[in-house]
Amino acid sequence: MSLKTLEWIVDTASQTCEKHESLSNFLQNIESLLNSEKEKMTEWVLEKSPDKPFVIIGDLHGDLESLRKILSRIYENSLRKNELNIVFLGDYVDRGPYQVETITSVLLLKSIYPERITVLKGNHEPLPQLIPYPHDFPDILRTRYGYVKGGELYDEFMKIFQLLPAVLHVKKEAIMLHGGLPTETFKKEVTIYSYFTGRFPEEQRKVIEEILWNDPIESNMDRIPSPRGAGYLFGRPVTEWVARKFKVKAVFRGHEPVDNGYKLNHGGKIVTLFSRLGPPYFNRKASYAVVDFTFASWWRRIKNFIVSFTE
Ligand SMILES: [Mn+2]
Repeated sequence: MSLKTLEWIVDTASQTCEKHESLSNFLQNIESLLNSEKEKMTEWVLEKSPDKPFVIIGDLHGDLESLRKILSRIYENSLRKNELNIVFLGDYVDRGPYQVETITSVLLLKSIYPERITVLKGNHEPLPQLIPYPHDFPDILRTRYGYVKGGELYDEFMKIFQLLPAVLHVKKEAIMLHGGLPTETFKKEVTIYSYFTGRFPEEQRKVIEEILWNDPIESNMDRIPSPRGAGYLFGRPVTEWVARKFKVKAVFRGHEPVDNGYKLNHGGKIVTLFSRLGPPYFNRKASYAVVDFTFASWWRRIKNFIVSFTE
């Protein structure tokens, strides 16, 4: 029995990116896969069983080498035998010379093991009405594949981004999302679905923005305006309410650069993972998590489930 790791995904994805035609064909297949998975979601909320361990990977922002490193530590057998889940917390593109390869690697993995892989939406896989800055992904595509073909590829990526789930709910254990917990529906909603989706268009628009853009703050205020210019900083009362109301132990999120690779907020209930190295952040460490939710009181030992690397 061979113990092959997932590292080959990066090389195959890189080959796919070499020609416009192969990338374009690949993206069309991914689009139809994600379209067929839409029925599993309530709006952008997906649910998964906690019975198999989860590898949770934070922001990559074009850092193909960090992705390669993480994948080189995961055995393909564990996915093939349905013994492991992998969740990506968003922000694959913008910054870094290998952003096309990075998002393509993540999507290639998704296409091979659709049941085992969750590719969450980050604020850099943007809503058309809320483009982050910098957003150099479309320029990278146009420079590399030509103005017209690169523009077509960007349109195709944008279609795919709008099909990605924004929230993964691991029942009675955890929530995974890119930015943070929404405050707009805080204390208003009775189900986890209405809390994370809102009920009418104006509320929905605000909630998805918060999921993708919010950051935690050590405050007893519910929320304060965010320096990012979108979303809010959400305080401890929001986290406490969500944990109690929806019976979850922790929220895993990315979005914020962390020098140490990870950080804990709100008494350990908010876990930030940052999984890339290099400019423009120059964080000392990158981190991801491998969490077994069947482990008794896992949330009390959260640091034991976090893996960090420095190069
Ligand atoms: Mn982000």
